[in-house]
Amino acid sequence: MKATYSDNSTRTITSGFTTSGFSSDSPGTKTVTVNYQGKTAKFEVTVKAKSDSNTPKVVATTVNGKPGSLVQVKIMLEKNPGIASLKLLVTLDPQLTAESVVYNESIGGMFMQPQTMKSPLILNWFNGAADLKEANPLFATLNIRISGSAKTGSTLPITISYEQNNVYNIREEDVYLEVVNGGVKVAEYMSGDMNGDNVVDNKDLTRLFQYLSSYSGADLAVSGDVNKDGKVDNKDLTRLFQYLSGWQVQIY
Ligand SMILES: [Ca+2]
Ligand SMILES: [Ca+2]
Repeated sequence: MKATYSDNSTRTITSGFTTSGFSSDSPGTKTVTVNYQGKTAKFEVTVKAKSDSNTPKVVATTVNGKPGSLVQVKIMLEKNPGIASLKLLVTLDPQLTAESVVYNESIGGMFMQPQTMKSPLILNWFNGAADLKEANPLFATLNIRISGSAKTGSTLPITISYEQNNVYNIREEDVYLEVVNGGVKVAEYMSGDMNGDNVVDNKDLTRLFQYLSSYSGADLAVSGDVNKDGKVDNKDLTRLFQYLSGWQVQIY
């Protein structure tokens, strides 16, 4: 600790002071008060939760896309212990432009569309009556356009932040969420884009289903092996269907 005296001299003190207010029992912002010879000073520290598979998380997915294409990045809530409010700021790489935000309205409550699609996007949700405890972890889907001049091989980051006072449960107790940031990997091809129209959607499911059923003319624009097990079969259909339904699965 550095003490400044009335004559403006300073001295480093290593003992003789007391501290209070710090506890690492629970995550959050803690104000630490230091007492030394009748003088007090305060500072804030952030205690982070120990991370494991049961830690509540807000996750932005990482997806592949070609320069100029439209990709879907999902914002997921994992191990949600019950929240009644969630306000997120989503910052996009300058090479990414949001075109729309689609909330998962099945979770109920009030959603606010961002007034502007400029980064950072503000995603704001609350429910004044009950905690959200959904089995489906999907919170929102962001439709994002990759710049035509984006370099293949690069990863364009999508980062999430929030203010702790805006994430709480129905008892107005703050709920800590670990943030897992996402991004867009710029690739020569777009995983899952079976019909080659630069979007991954149910049409690609239709195309893959037709291909697997040997319909004539049902060619695949990219590899149908979305689960990367070396074969193109109904398992890939299952994987693509799960992916399009907001499950936390990867397609290749
Ligand atoms: Ca497609
Ligand atoms: Ca496969």
